Amino acid sequence: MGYNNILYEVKENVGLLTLNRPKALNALNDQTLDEIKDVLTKVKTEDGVRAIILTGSGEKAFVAGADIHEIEKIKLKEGFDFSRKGHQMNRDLEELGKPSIAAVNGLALGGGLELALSCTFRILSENAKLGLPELGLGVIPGYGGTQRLARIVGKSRALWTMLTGDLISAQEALQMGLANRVVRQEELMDASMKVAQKIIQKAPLAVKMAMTAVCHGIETDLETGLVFEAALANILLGTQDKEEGIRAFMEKRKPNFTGS
Ligand code: CO8
Repeated sequence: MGYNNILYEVKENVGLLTLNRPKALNALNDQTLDEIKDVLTKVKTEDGVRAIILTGSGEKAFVAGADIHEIEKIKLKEGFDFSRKGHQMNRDLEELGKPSIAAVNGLALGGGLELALSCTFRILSENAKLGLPELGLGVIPGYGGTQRLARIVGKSRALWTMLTGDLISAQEALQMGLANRVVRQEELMDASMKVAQKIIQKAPLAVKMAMTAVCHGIETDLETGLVFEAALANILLGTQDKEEGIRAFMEKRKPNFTGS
């Protein structure tokens, strides 16, 4: 599949996806969603790709939201499927089984913030600004923002962001745990790559199971989550990577994980 709205390359085992509609501040139109889906399928299925970084082209915007020109044309009967397609993209991202980093290089608004919220981590440049301005358009966040923002920063902050439309600065995002790191804009990709490289030194199946335990366990009660954790921990005992990890520790060397 050729891409018109995104750029994609693999560097040092990390997929680099750049939203690339600078004239529309990288807004997510329908075709962009299809292109992202195609990339996510590649990342999920290719063993050589161990993590993904998402960013936006240009210095102004990560993604300024879903494409408002498309929303203008959507009729009542199409809105549900429109929203569900965005949900599916963001679920695909969460269910990659590999870590994803949103390298937020500027504005992340509406669907753009919702995309970033679905990534494992968010690293922001100092000029980044995040927000959910949908209520000012007469709609509400429809790509998961009402659910994920509240889960990350709490109900009160999420409602504040939606109801006031106030933009969150990079420093505020850091303070409220919405951003994992804030760096200078020129350092954004290097800093994101460093984090990705650090993660991919770990055992791939252990990374996958840790993400699964946290992301699904947090949606249930503690005891069920703990039983789930025990089951996943137990599965890892049968992997070659567990043998290798323990052996490498004993032999005082770096492990050589194969993901098996
Ligand atoms: N969609 C399409 N085009 C956009 C978008 C967008 N979200 N944002 C900006 N653009 C375009 C502008 O139309 C403009 O194009 P043109 O030059 O052809 O007029 C170009 O990008 C540059 O934008 P501006 O001239 O407006 O640049 P400014 O620097 O003046 O302003 C802003 C930047 C503040 C980011 C401004 O562009 C803005 O407010 N954009 C819209 C932000 C927004 O509201 N995002 C949320 C969209 S809704 C959403 O994401 C989820 C909806 C879910 C609905 C579910 C229904 C079922």
